[in-house]
Amino acid sequence: MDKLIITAAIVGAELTRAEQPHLPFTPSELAEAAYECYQQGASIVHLHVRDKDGAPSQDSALFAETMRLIKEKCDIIVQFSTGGATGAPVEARIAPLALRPEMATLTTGTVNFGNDVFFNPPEFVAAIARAIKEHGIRPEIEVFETGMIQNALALVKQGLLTSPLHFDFVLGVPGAMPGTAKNLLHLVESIPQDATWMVAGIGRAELPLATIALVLGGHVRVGFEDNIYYSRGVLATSNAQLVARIARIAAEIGRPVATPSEARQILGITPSVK
Ligand code: KMH
Ligand code: ZN
Repeated sequence: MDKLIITAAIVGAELTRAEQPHLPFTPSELAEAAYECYQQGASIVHLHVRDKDGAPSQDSALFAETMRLIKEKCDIIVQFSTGGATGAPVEARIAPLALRPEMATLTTGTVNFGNDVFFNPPEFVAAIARAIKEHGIRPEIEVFETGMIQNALALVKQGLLTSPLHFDFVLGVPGAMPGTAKNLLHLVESIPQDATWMVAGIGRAELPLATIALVLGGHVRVGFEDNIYYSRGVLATSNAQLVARIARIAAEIGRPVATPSEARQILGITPSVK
């Protein structure tokens, strides 16, 4: 089994400080949160940014400043969200990719998202995939429903994605695929043999699905974007606390965590020269 890649999804686009008081918002808060997660074993930070009022933003200047501050502190892999908030225009979702982060997400289909719709029609997906390819960024395919795997494979045929693919199964979003062990196994069995995968369990699905991934050889995403609680009814005090727990369980079962350099090797990322 490969060493374990832990991604820290530290802020997302939907959460408020009323729900999670420790949510990082500003570039320096985001960089500090990313660094704390790195210290606890995260090798990728999944990044959204917020404006000065804490509203979700796709402002390239905020992405640039946050990435700069993160890189000043550590060599964690920075992965930009191209999902943004539901309803973000596709041009705005694409624009920050010009900053050439090492990784970016790509959701390959439309899905209900709570009371909203995460809108990803084929022309959006192709446009984002084209920009990711053009900038030499390693994509992570976000799978909220099974059909999104087939859509990703179709993009490989069209030359917009290159194998081996790397998938993130996002399970437990209200309105999308539930966060059950059975669903995770089905998805794992549905991807090509040469693909790598991780799981982002939402809410109470985070810890059980992460634990299953640890023993199956998959990788794990945790953080406030996906889950704000440490245990039932008890808010986590930091993103790093959630990362540390996964690293601890992994150590107990003999699955050491990957450094960012090791994660780059596992994912086939050429080390950044920026
Ligand atoms: N905020 C969600 C609507 C991604 O980062 O690529 C989409 C999302 C996916 O978070
Ligand atoms: Zn996200």
